[in-house]
Amino acid sequence: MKTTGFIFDLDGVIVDTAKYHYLAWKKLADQLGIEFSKEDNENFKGVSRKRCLEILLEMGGLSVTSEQFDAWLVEKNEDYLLYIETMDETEILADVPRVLSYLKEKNIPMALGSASKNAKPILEKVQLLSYFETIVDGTQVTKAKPDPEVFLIAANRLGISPEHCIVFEDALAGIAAANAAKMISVGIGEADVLSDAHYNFKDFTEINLSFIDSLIQ
Ligand code: B16
Ligand code: MG
Repeated sequence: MKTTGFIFDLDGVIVDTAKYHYLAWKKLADQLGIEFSKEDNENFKGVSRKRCLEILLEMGGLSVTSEQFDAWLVEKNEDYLLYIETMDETEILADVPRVLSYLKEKNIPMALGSASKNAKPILEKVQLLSYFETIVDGTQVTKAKPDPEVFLIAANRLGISPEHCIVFEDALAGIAAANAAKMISVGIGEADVLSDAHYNFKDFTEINLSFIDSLIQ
């Protein structure tokens, strides 16, 4: 019987789409005369598109009509999608396929839990879609991370109880969401930033298969 489920965030865990989000937000920020740096972009990681635009406008002290707000959301996404178009398997982060293939071989159920509304096309582009039993993305959640909703939906669809799910996340809000779901959280990135995670790794090259085995019940 399968008792353990693995849930992966997308941006910052499987691929680095943050660089494309940055370029698209930067273009809009320049257009609006708002200073926007790579450091500012760090605060956008794991945050919904709508909330990102709210933060950007707050940075520029701008308040706009909801029509204008929606138009800028569309514009940013159209620019972002131009970058996504160019993606292929070479953009998968180091050693991610090693871990995904191992879990697949062992028949361990895997889900994607991402804030992105573009998660599915991105997984198709990098040819990883078939690894996941279910994709929970920004089109399907009502409450953004740090709310646990995205991961609880994923666990439910996998048919695995939350305490037997392991979440790989690169964002502080994502680790908080996994912990709130009572799941085991694995932080990918800086350990001092993601100190609330149960386990920390800089990236997947640091993850041994014996560690993966130790998580499987
Ligand atoms: P979209 P994740 C998140 O993906 C990104 O980290 C975040 O920067 C982005 O704003 C969000 O997706 C929404 O993305 O505009 O494509 O709907 O880390 O949750 O996989
Ligand atoms: Mg992320």
